[in-house]
Amino acid sequence: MPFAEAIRDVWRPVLFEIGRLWETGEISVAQEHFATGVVRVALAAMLRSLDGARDEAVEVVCACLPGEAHDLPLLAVAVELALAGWRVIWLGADVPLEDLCALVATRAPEIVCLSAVGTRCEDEVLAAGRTVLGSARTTIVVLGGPAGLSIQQHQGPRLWVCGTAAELVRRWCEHPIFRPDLPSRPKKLP
Ligand code: B12
Repeated sequence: MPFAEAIRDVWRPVLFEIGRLWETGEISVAQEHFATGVVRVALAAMLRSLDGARDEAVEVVCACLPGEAHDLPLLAVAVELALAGWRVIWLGADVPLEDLCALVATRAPEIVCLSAVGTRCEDEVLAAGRTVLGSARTTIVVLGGPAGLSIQQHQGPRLWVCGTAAELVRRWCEHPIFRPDLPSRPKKLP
């Protein structure tokens, strides 16, 4: 199956079902960990198989906010961004802001995707977004996930809120700094 279709028609419904069964106590934590592990391996394999190594690829760091255990929605986003040709630096669940800021300051990626899925207050999400924003001069910080969407009214030129990977790619392509004609910017992992 094409990856986008597999995410939409297989893995997303599977995740909803795992969450439902876990919430109603029909499966144990061990069974939930096993099942989400299967999904994680499948999505990670998709991500790994996509070649985002072109020098001119948009570099995007994907991280969940501190305390955020829902890493799989963002992993699905990461696969979709890789499908669009972006180079993904995957950090996963529960990333300390200090560490994330240090990475962003070093690499100055074009974009940082922050995921906030579980319940948390708007102020916390906004403060996290602004903290990461402060760590680089040009990087665009994108909040997503249900809690991420709560800061919609605080968006700015470098602080975006997007519901989906497709929306983010569209917005990036319409952004003035997106210049496919510019010479490539070689990058290496630190
Ligand atoms: C699977 C699941 C889990 C799994 C997580 C597995 C994992 N490692 O990811 C388990 C069972 C572990 C879990 C645990 C919990 N969960 Co849970 N979980 C879900 C469930 C059923 C599905 C989420 C999912 O994976 N969806 C599949 C993805 C692919 O689709 P999606 O959700 O639409 O994701 C898209 C968007 O969110 C967006 N997106 C996400 N991040 C970003 C970032 C960017 C930049 C962009 C552009 C887009 C984007 O793109 C994604 C892909 O298309 C939802 C219920 C629901 N209906 O959403 C609850 C849900 C998210 N969980 C919830 C809660 C409360 C919890 C717990 C706190 C429960 C508890 N009482 O302990 C815990 C602990 C979580 C924690 N510490 O953070 C709540 C959150 C409530 C809220 N936001 O207000 C929900 C909504 C359930 C509910 N109805 O209450 N959960």
